[in-house]
Amino acid sequence: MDHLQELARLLDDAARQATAVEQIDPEGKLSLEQAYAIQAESLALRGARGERRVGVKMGFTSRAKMAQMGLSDVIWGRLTDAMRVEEGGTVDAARYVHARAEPELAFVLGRPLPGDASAAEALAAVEAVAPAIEIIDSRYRDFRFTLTDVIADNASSSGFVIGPWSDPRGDFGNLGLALCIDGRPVQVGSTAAILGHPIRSLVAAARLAAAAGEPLQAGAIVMAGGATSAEWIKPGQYVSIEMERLGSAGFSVRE
Ligand code: OOG
Ligand code: MG
Repeated sequence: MDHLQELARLLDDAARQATAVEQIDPEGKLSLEQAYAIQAESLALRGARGERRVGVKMGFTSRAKMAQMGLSDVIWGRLTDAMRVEEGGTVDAARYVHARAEPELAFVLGRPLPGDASAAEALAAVEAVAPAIEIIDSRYRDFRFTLTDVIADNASSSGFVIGPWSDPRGDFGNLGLALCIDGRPVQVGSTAAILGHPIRSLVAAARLAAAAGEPLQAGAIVMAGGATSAEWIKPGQYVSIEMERLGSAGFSVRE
């Protein structure tokens, strides 16, 4: 097994056992290509267990997230069916190392999107948009990582919840939103925080996925990235997003 595969297995084991590991690249010696190769290898391990790819997630697409984590490059990760949490469903805190939730916007594509798509082409390929929450769970101790660490760790992605789908032709570029815990807003923001307009995140997703040889297909889900900082989630809580016009989505964390 080569070194990158070993690191992929380390991160995959950490995710499965919900146990934190040390950073794999604290000094940032890996290249971005190597970090994404580790991510792809770890996803291949999930694939070998029967998990199916359903889309991609974008990371660090808002200043709030960049500031919270101290990194400023847009990154992406891969979503599988096993990561999806049913809207209104329940998750088990024991499944995570130290999970956080963040309010996002999700896209589902009605047709494939090439890597060089413009914003107008990306918009035309969107079948629907929805309020969504991403559950991030860095596998690294203390949720601390370098850019290459977090890329290798599938951009901390661990779960996602999607609310009702809406027609994308209504403007979704500046919708007010709140991340709520037990009905109380703990983070407030706007979809405009996502690269100025979330469609830019989709354009970037199309470019990055195509460059990796995995162009976005019809039916793909794209999580646009956190619009605010992420919040820790704890057993017994109900975590939800309320989005202007598009509605809400949420999940409970089992006691
Ligand atoms: C990395 C993932 C960032 C987002 O929406 O910006 C991300 C992390 O914060 O652990 O998912
Ligand atoms: Mg996110």
